Amino acid sequence: ADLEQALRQAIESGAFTLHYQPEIDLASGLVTGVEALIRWVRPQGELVYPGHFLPLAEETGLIVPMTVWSLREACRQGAAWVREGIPIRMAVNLSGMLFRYHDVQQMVLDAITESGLDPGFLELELTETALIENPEKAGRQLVALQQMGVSVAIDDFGTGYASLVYLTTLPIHRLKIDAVFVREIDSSSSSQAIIKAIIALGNNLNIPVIAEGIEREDQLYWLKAQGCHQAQGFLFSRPVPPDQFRHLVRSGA
Ligand code: G
Ligand code: G
Ligand code: MN
Ligand code: NA
Repeated sequence: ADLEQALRQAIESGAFTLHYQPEIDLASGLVTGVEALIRWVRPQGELVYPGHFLPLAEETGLIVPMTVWSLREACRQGAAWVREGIPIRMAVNLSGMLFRYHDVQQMVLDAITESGLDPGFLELELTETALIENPEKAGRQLVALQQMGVSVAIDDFGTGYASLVYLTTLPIHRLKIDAVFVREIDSSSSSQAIIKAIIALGNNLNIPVIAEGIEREDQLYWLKAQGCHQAQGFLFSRPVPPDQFRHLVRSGA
């Protein structure tokens, strides 16, 4: 209850910030996308990570105003970067439960309209679970969003329980291989097999595959050899504040 009250106040006073982690295209070596990750800024400036407040936000419905804020802020920042000559895709994480009761389509449309971001630069990250829980509702909204130019990535791919049918019925533009598989590349032949299968699936369906949670050169080397298209992880950069991200892209890191 204390945490809930504090979170409620944080939402009212806008005590959040987004950090940004680059997504690298492995053919060109360029940063072609960025994932926005929310942090709660406590009064002393200390940052609280989403693992500590997202579950509560979802239980209490505070996830709705929080998502309105993160969509707006990410679109505002994305539009600013496009104007500054950094034309990269902005990925925003969405909780699956939003699709249960809420008009995600309208939330996204509002953020785009207000910011002036070209919808082609916006990507929504959803988990497989989000799609299983509300297949019709989520499907309808995702199709409408695609028609506006917004793209959709499946986050944590390989860890949910979804059938793969949605990959052919829904507009899916990217598969993000979950970090658990990447972490085990050197120790688990089944993780290797799963990653290879996801890359083959992406190739056959014409959906680019991005590996997340890459921390070491040997993991990157192996993923490149398998033909993985894109990469993300601490090896390239941790999620960083916007000024640092701008600097990182400009300096070609
Ligand atoms: O860095 P990390 O601790 O940032 O993120 C942990 C989790 O929080 C990830 O699963 C990520 O998808 C989720 N997350 C980060 N930012 C947001 C956000 O703005 N909205 C939602 N719904 N989830 C987020
Ligand atoms: O669920 P989602 O994929 O959105 O979560 C992304 C989370 O992974 C964030 O908490 C982010 O900070 C974290 N992350 C990003 N890159 C790495 C990495 O290389 N290693 C680890 N351990 N975590 C990472
Ligand atoms: Mn994500
Ligand atoms: Na993920």
